[in-house]
Amino acid sequence: MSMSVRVGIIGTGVMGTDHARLLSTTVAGAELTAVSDVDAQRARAVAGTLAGVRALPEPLALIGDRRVDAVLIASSDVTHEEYVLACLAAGKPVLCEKPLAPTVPGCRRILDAETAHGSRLVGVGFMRRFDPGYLQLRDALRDGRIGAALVLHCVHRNPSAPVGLPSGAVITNSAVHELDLARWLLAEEIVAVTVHTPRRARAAGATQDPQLIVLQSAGGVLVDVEVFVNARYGYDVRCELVGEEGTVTLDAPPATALRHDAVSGRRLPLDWRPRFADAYRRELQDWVDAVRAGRAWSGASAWDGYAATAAAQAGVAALESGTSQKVDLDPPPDLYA
Ligand code: ISE
Repeated sequence: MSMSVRVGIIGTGVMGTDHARLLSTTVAGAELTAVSDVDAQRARAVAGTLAGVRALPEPLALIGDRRVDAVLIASSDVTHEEYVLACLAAGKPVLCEKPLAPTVPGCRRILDAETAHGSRLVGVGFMRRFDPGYLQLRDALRDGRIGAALVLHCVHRNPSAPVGLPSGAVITNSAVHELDLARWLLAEEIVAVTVHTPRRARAAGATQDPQLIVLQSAGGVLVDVEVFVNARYGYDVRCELVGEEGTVTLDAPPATALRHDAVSGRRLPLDWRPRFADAYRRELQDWVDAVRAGRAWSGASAWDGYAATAAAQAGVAALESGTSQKVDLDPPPDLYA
């Protein structure tokens, strides 16, 4: 595809609006031509700020629109399966915000449809795979500088979460990033999940928050994830990969150091968007470049989306049962081998 990729976005909430801005102003080779949202007024408001962008009333009409070559799905999680399947039926490349689908059967239906289509059209928006810090962490493991991986320590803290957030959503909505990262960094499947529950933070109300999630990889690496979505002080995502010969640590990006009132410190972001702004830009550029070249992108595939949802559902079962849960994946079809 030598011309620009004409993109349609379904969902003009926080993420959809951010992606619309990036595709319209920053991503080379992309042209945003349409948006759609169940809240038609919200779609019109976003379209009204961007030249040449139409607000289409029906998401399925956007997928079939002749001026849409590729689709970005940023609508509510429960709609992802229907819209991804519609993109596959239309033969259009699709980038779906995580999760691919909230349930394992839903992910399997997408895998079956993409396998039947015969080529990779589906990408899943695990944007940390494009973050320069996580890429350096993976390079340090791959080039042997720290030796074989033994343990991965992760911290994932949000300043606040919606009141009444289901305890399982702490895993499926937030810690799911670490579930995907563990597979991607280690190049191994997760085979078991355990969830430990410290006392709840008062700010968490009835939500079990924080949670300490322990993953076991197929090769015996242990990954501990402290996920705390009512941490109050800021958005703070860090990790340390411990190998046989050394460690590599990912901290918040080097921000300006603040010194005042005898205190020296860094200002933290208040949510994931500024923290991963570069990752989102690189993610969208990689996707558009791949669509233009008619090839699969380098980000998470539908198989990765299935594996992340399977691990997240095992985590919810572990949280609810208080016992370790195995993660049993189907063998990957040739399309994902
Ligand atoms: C949010 O939905 C995201 O996907 C962010 O990347 C994550 O850090 C945050 O915890 C989630 O709530």
